Amino acid sequence: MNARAIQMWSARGAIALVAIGGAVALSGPALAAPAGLKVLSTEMGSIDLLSCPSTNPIYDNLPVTFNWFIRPASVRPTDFEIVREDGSVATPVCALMYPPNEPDERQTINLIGNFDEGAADPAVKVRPVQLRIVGALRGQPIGATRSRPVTGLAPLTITDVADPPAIVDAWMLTPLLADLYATDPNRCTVGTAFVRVMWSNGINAYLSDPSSLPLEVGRSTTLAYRAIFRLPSGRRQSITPIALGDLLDHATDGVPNPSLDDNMHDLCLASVPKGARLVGVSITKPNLVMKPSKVGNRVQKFVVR
Ligand SMILES: [Ca+2]
Ligand SMILES: [Ca+2]
Ligand SMILES: [Ca+2]
Ligand SMILES: [Ca+2]
Repeated sequence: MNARAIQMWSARGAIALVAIGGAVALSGPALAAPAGLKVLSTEMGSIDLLSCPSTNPIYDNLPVTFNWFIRPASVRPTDFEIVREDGSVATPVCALMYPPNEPDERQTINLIGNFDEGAADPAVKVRPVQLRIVGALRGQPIGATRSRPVTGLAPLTITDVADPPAIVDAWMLTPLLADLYATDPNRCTVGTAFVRVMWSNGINAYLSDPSSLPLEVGRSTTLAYRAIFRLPSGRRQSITPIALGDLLDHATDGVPNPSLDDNMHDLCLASVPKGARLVGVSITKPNLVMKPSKVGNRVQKFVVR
């Protein structure tokens, strides 16, 4: 999938994203992974819910989130192999940097294809269990400018579609990406410091009725987040956001479309003490957000490493 095709995609339906991928064994590519590069999540988002640009079939999706920014022009479906529990291997039909498609959110590649059905008989369900990254992806640490090969990663365990979405990364948008963030059309419009919170999957407001249409999150979700800082004195301070950014970041025919929400929120903080360092993010209540497979979040304390 090239960048032009991604931009042309008028997506439909909900988009999902990831769980925490554990490396299981080192094999495959001979090149070692660059120091510091990590895959943060590989969690099935939906089964038989999405299509690819210019295709009609309905596929499964598997978001893959890195701690680096990935170069969109380097992404090909053939960069990925999904191993099913019967040993068969699927290649995605498309690999999109969408819905997380803004210049300040290039951590996630959304793999779409036939991942949970048997290679011989599509009527037989066979769970996807492992992801191998085998192509010539390129990327760089957030804020860096020179890209490097994203190679040498160990095979990753795929988390099940029935598992809850989880926070998998958190970092300060400013000052690191201040210039880029200033042009983000759905950025925080209040506050003085901004925290990017990455989830393992696309997230909407939690709805107990699975037949309900997706909605964007509301005030109860804002008030349940905490950004946790370590002060120069060593003390910790927990800050509740005054608002969220990166809401309703996609529209269909000019109408905001929550079913296309991506896998992140920006926490808008009124102020952060001088010299304080972000050490964690919490969500203090369950079932505030849900991924496309309609599974709600749990209470979680995410530690920044
Ligand atoms: Ca399927
Ligand atoms: Ca976004
Ligand atoms: Ca944004
Ligand atoms: Ca978002």
